[in-house]
Amino acid sequence: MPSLCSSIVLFLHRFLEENLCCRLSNQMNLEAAVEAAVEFLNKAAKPVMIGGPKLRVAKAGSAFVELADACGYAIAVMPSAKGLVPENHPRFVGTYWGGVSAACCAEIVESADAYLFVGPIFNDHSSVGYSLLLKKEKAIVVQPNRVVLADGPAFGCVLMEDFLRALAKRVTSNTMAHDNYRRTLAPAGEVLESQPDEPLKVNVLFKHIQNMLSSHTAVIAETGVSWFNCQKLKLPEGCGYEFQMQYGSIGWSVGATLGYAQAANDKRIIACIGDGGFQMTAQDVSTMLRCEQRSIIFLINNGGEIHDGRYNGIKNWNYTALIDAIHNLWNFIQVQSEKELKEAIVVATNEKNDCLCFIDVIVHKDDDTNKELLDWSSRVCAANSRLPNPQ
Ligand SMILES: Cc1ncc(C[n+]2csc(CCOP(=O)(O)OP(=O)(O)O)c2C)c(N)n1
Ligand SMILES: *[C@@H]1O[C@H](CO)[C@@H](O)[C@H](O)[C@H]1NC(C)=O
Ligand SMILES: [Mg+2]
Repeated sequence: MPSLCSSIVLFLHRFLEENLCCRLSNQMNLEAAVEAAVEFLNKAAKPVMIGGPKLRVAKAGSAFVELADACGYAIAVMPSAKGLVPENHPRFVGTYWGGVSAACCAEIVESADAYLFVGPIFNDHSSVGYSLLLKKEKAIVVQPNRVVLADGPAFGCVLMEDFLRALAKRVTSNTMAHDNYRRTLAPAGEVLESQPDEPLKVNVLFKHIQNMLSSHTAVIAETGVSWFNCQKLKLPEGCGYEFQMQYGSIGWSVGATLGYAQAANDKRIIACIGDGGFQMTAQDVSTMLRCEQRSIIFLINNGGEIHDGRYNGIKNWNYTALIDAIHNLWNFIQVQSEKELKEAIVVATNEKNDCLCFIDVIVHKDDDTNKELLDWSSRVCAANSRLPNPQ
């Protein structure tokens, strides 16, 4: 069977190229890739550049910034790469995820005549149910070991970092896409002050979390309401950010908070965790206490799960009692209003309380939807519930 044979050969070739032979760039391929990319990009009227999650494995973050500085393009980040692209860059336009993007970001990316995707992973989640309005012929895709231009050619054995740095030296600066963005952008909606005793709203909570962020903090976002709200946080320089987009597996964040704090004890973690996700892996809190970690956990307690999904509603725990059972010396605060929330944040960030703080944030059961969550869910659901392709 020649076709099976040739696919095996192709697979092996790709595998070897990705895994073995590519510790150094092949200089000829590198030069050819840069030459082709320069030609492609320099003839575009309003090119843009988007950072993807493979920037991490390729260790190409600073090369990305070097190119971002040199090219003048509008700079966006894929949701799964949040934290890998500096959001304080003067031409940063926000998270690109199709219909649920930051204001004006999708319009700028999708209307560009050339887009440079650096390390993207396009799956059902990051592509919002395969609804991105992108055209292959307008794209350059840079992966850790290869560069693909539009429908071809592809250049193998080219390391992302080398490619980005070489391109930075050759590309012509073009700020057209960002100039358009500035003209189009409407002022962001302000969150109104709550009335005294008004139940706490999720967007009010995140307004206060925003103010806690600095280069000494890292955000960990659980799947659910937190995913969408954390995605809209504006990260100051050096602020860490982690979430699990590939599978969106709930419960991930509790263990991630434990691991991150152990590895990076120069940063205080601000973990935003839904009650459903927390109940899957709550026991990791015990190890956090044993290791004397000092994370701040916001439990977003809406007494259950995201809208329209009552299929797995949950039992509301007595979190005070849970915490008592594990340990009785750490800070546990329950808040139901903006005033109480503000007081809790003062306590949690007080130098004297440099220990684990658990803030049980009671929000209304139905205050769990926002525009992005609704829009994203319906698109991903439509794509994932389609009939299988006929064999
Ligand atoms: C392991 C796993 N099981 C099920 C799901 C489907 N799912 C996505 S969000 C969610 C509800 C999460 O509830 P909660 O943590 O309270 O989130 P929130 O109310 O903050 O949205 C579920 C069950 C999933 N993503 N991962
Ligand atoms: C929750 O547990 C605490 C501590 O054990 C207890 O004092 C409190 O009464 C409990 N709350 C409810 C609503 O049962
Ligand atoms: Mg919940």
